[in-house]
Amino acid sequence: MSNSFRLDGKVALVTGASYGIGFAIATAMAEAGATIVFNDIKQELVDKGIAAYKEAGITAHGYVCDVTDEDAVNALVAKIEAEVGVIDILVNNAGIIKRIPMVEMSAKDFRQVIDVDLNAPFIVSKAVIPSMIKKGGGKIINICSMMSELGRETVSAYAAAKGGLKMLTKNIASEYGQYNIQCNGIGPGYIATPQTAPLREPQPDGSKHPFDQFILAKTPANRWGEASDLGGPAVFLASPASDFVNGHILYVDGGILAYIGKQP
Ligand code: NAP
Ligand code: GCO
Repeated sequence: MSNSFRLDGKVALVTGASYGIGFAIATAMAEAGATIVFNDIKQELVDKGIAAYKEAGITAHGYVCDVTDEDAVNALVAKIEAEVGVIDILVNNAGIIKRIPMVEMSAKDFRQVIDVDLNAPFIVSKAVIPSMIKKGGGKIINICSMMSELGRETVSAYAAAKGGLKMLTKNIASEYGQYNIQCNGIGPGYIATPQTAPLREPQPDGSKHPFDQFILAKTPANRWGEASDLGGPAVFLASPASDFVNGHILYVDGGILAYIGKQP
């Protein structure tokens, strides 16, 4: 059974993985035997990422690519196939958030979030699926969110994108399951990364940020998640152990979605 969770001989592309959740997922996949490929928008971040992977004992392949640029993504996939190998595992991790009250949000800002968080997973998945079919199968993991299920103030674009990403996940599973491609999602809860740093900044008087206190009261685990909490679930969904799991969103949230919240 333990071999079912191994990724030896597999090539994994994790988008936006110089740091944060993507870096943690890629590191876990490397420890399970996968060859790691990642991209970021800036060469400086790719270089920093390569150094960070090296420090973790991982020889990662890093490329500059904006995942919203379809031509650039197609060129990236061709370059990876030529230089590393066919992509067996795709993790659509790259993402942004803009926290703005909806009526104050410009259509441009709304479109930018949809572009990165929803259109890009479509573009990258579309680019890798043909070779997965030729190879006899593959794994696609879309990084969804609590906001694939719930809304909250100021995150309208992000919630719309992540809700759409949940359904894109189910649709890829439906359309390509016949080719032995499994497409699933991971829905992280509130994870301590640069993306959520503004929600955790201590107050001037040294007290916890109100949102920090709010999330702790809503989380049965009574803590923020760490990016490393996502490694095991990602390895499971990338491995043969999940070959009959398709179209599923695995929430890794410490129990938030199950819990009404601690009485104030
Ligand atoms: P993060 O720290 O902000 O990292 C996001 C990564 O995506 C960065 O490396 C960023 O590169 C890259 N990226 C952004 N736009 C890109 C583009 N157009 N092309 C290529 N790379 C791009 O975020 P995170 O917290 O690790 O989150 C990773 C994923 O998990 C996101 O999809 C996020 O929505 C999701 N998520 C996060 C949480 C959480 O609580 N942190 C919870 C649920 C879901 P640059 O630095 O160059 O912009
Ligand atoms: C926010 C947070 C969340 C997390 C994550 C929760 O502003 O509410 O950024 O959106 O990033 O998506 O699952």
